[in-house]
Amino acid sequence: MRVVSGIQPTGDLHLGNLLGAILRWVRMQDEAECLFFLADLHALTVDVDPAILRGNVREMAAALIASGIDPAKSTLFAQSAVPAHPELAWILQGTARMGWLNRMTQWKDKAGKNREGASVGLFTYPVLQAADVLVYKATHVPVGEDQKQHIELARDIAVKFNNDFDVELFVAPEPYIGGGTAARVMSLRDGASKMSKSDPSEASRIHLTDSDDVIAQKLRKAKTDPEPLPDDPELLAGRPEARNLVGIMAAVTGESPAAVLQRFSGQGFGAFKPALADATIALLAPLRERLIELRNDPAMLDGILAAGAEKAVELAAPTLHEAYRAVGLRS
Ligand code: AQP
Repeated sequence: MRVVSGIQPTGDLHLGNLLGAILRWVRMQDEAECLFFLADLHALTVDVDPAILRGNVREMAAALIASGIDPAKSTLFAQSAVPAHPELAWILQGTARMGWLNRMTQWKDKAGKNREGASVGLFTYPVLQAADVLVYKATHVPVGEDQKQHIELARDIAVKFNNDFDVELFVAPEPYIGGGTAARVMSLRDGASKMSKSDPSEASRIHLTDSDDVIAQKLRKAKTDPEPLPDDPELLAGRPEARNLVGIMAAVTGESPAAVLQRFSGQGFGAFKPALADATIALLAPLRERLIELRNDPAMLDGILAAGAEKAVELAAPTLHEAYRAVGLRS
């Protein structure tokens, strides 16, 4: 079992990233060979400030280590330090179909009505994402629900490439979603949209860097409804904000949503929100303290990323070489 996954260094790590993906990465470190990367090439698909991006790569590496990614167990690196990713992505652009990419809901959501003005990279980045995992022959890709469609695309690309060139080179990876964490954490301001780094409202998400007071305040102001909590998760249907907060409580405490509702059935959000704030702070405060310590040692962080990149370059080389050979180049 080989696990590969990445996160864009486009802003501070938030609770959605943590509950949807990172805490599962942490658990998988003891079960599988794991490679985790900062998807800094993906970050170029939207407008970037070079100075901020450079700092963000290190900051996100620190946030991952603070969250429990152990460089002694996992290979941690920046995507841009391993040229095999974009090289393979270019080869796979010949395999991916326009129609496949046109169906990607993230493309539709992120480009919005301004498709003509969107970067080409925003359209093709799922192909780079396919290369990110196929180049290591990843068997499992732990991601949030929002990325499931992209992993399915990577599977389609792997199968078509193998068929087109009559090789058994690529392994079709499995998306790995759920498993006790919240597969889809929604915005605190709108239960219909996902918690996201790019949401202009800071109040919509909880950052790993938020102080205890800010966490409590954001949860206190989170959008809810006036109804008391029911005793059965099924009864949260049609109450997206309530369902989201119950889901967050379950993920941060490790309970099931049903167990959370057993504790709070009949109570309103006036009672639930402070308890949710306490549970969230209990999870995040120690991670935040570690992050603050790690920030003081940039040389150590750079050393970890350099060692990770060296290992990743080695692991990726044979697959890239085989891909070139399959298409008739570099024999
Ligand atoms: N709201 C979420 N709930 C559950 N999982 C989530 N993930 C992101 N948001 C949620 C998962 O976190 C991992 C890293 O995400 P990413 O930064 O690489 O990509 P993203 O999905 O684009 O994240 P954001 O925060 O929404 O950033 P922007 O605003 O830049 O698009 C992935 O496994 C993702 O599924």
